[in-house]
Amino acid sequence: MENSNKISEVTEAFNLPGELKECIPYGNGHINDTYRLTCETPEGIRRYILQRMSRRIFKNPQELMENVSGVTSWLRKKIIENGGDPERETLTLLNSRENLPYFVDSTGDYWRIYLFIEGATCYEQVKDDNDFYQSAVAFGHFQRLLADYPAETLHETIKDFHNTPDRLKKFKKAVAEDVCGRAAAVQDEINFILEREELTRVLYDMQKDGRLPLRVTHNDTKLNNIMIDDKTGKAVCVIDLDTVMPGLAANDFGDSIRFGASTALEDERDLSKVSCNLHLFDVYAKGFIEGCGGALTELEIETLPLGAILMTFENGIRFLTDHLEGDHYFKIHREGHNLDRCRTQLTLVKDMQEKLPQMNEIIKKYK
Ligand code: ADP
Ligand code: GN1
Ligand code: MG
Repeated sequence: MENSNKISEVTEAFNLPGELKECIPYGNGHINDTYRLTCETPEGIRRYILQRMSRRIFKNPQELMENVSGVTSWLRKKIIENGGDPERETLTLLNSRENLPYFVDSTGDYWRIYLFIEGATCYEQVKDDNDFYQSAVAFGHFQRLLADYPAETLHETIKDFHNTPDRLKKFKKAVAEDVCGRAAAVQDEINFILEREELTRVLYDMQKDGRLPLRVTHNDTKLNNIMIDDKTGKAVCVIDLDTVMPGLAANDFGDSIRFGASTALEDERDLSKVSCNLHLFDVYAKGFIEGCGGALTELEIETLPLGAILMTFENGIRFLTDHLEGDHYFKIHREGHNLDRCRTQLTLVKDMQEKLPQMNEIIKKYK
């Protein structure tokens, strides 16, 4: 737990109501340090999400916050126009006493506070088809709401985030340097990746030669980055907006599939439990294409299954790179955690490659 002086320094920098009663670590994100704050006020309990943005990962937190402020204000306006509730349907940032949407503490760390979205849950695994369908509609709709966002004003918060050929290059460097002496023990995984090298270029090349358009995408569309209403089962809010940048629709689709259509958790150790559930693939495809509201081109729709394979492969490459480099990127909670995550992803890639013809058939229904 964070030292309480630091938490006080941060919370005092914001205009929180009433008395701060509790601050506890919260959620299962791999990147930021997240806490839930509880304040007691004369009107009742008010809760907030406090986050320290990762300094190692976000090299320019000010630019990151410009993106998040820009996107949330934009969504807020659209939600109001559509008669929705902006405090539940998008993230709401609190301003600091210096009137900024973040605070820099005395050690240089960047912090932000969001309103806590009450009565909704982030799931680690699909519990029923409808939740997954609703999350698909919401991620598709998110892309649609941002279709006319001025993309040129968005900063690239993480360079080459979904540049898969570049991810492969960094992976090869990590294998060659082998700073932790872990490469020999993971030769099978290394070979699996190298045998599929050409896969990394497929969508990248299609975008470069103009066949696939860049859109304003979320880029981190896993199920625990969406909040599902506890009562209605509808997706209320897309969260984790740190990587909203121009990207490919297939990547947003694919990242949801790799996480949500898997029959096991991302870090499952028993690989016999890991496969891609084609029924869930179908459910998500229907919802996502509907949510995009007819905006996707035919080729974009055709490439959705490839996006699923690619995002899974990319995450496998990233997890193994981090394992080889000494686990400095993704948070780990046990030894070999990134290797376990890599193994589930590679198992899924193999399974998805075998199921590609069926995935293509499913997609055809929604073209
Ligand atoms: P990370 O980048 O580390 O994944 P997230 O922004 O996704 O960080 O937040 C981590 C977790 O915190 C989420 O999965 C969710 O459970 C919870 N969370 C984040 N924002 C909110 C919010 N506004 N209301 C309620 N829970 C939230
Ligand atoms: C990270 O931030 P979080 O936990 O929602 C990562 C994603 C990975 C994912 C793997 C900024 O997502 O790219 O796909 O872990 N986010 C960042 O679970 O790197
Ligand atoms: Mg997250």
